[in-house]
Amino acid sequence: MNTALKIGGYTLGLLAVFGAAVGIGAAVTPTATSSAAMSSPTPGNHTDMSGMTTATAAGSASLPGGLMLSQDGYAFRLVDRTVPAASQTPLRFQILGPDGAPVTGYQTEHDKDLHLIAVRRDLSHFQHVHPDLGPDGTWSVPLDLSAPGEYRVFADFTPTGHDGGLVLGADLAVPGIYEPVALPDPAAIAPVVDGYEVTVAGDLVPGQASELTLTVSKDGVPVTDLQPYLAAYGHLVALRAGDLAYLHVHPAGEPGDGVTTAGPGITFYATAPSAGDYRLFLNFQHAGVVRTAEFTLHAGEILGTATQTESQDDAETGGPGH
Ligand SMILES: [Cu+2]
Repeated sequence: MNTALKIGGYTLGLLAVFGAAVGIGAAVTPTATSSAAMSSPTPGNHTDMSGMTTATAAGSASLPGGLMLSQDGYAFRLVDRTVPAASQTPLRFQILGPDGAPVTGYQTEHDKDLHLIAVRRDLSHFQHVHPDLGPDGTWSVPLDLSAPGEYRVFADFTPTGHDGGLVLGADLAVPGIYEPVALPDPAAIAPVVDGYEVTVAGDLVPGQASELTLTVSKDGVPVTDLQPYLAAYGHLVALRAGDLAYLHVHPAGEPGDGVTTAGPGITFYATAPSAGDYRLFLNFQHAGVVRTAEFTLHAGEILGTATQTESQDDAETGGPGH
């Protein structure tokens, strides 16, 4: 009970910090907090692990991930925060634990000890890779950073002994001429290279876990022999446009459970923390190749004064304004 009260206080504090940008989140916070409490019944156990408060530990489950560089005493440290533009730029980083030392013990989630997501701030150039861990706790992986710009990198991992996963985010600068691209409009069909196409059924609903079914076809024929990738038939990452909040997404079922089919539909549950635009990235494997489908979804009402007529205005002025 005491823990729940602290969670609430912490959440309100954060809302105050972030201000109006997440004001609409106030309506959904109780839902998010109660579901977090159900999935993680003993968040208070972390109080003695570090100087961080119980509320901070609980916050990892009740707030969108990826917005913070440090959480629950764990910190995401890039060796270099500026790296040169190149198609094979090595990224090196450490996860520092509550004791300040690089973490070397991780729990495997979705077949890997750590998932690294990199995306340019305009939500283009998405990459989902799996770095190698050195004995000193330094992770390394090559990234394709041939397009200059401001990137956001996310480390998605579960330290050994930590109750639940963490998603920490860091900024990475790639100097050069940055030509941001506009967020593509919401669409139910995402084209993929090599004749593949992914269609999206379902809606993102602010504050609720929403069912999304992504259906894969190749040359117009439904694909029914998807291959397991990361212990699922698909891996979905969803990011909020504007601040790149990283959503929690859970696949429905897994290969070999006797229920889940190898396509053409892959079902996920995703919770959008607020109204707004989201960019979704689906990795799926077929014929031995992992491919990515990218698409935009809109959750709820547009923040601010948007109306039906304004979206028409957007269409009229949607091109480059300058
Ligand atoms: Cu991964």
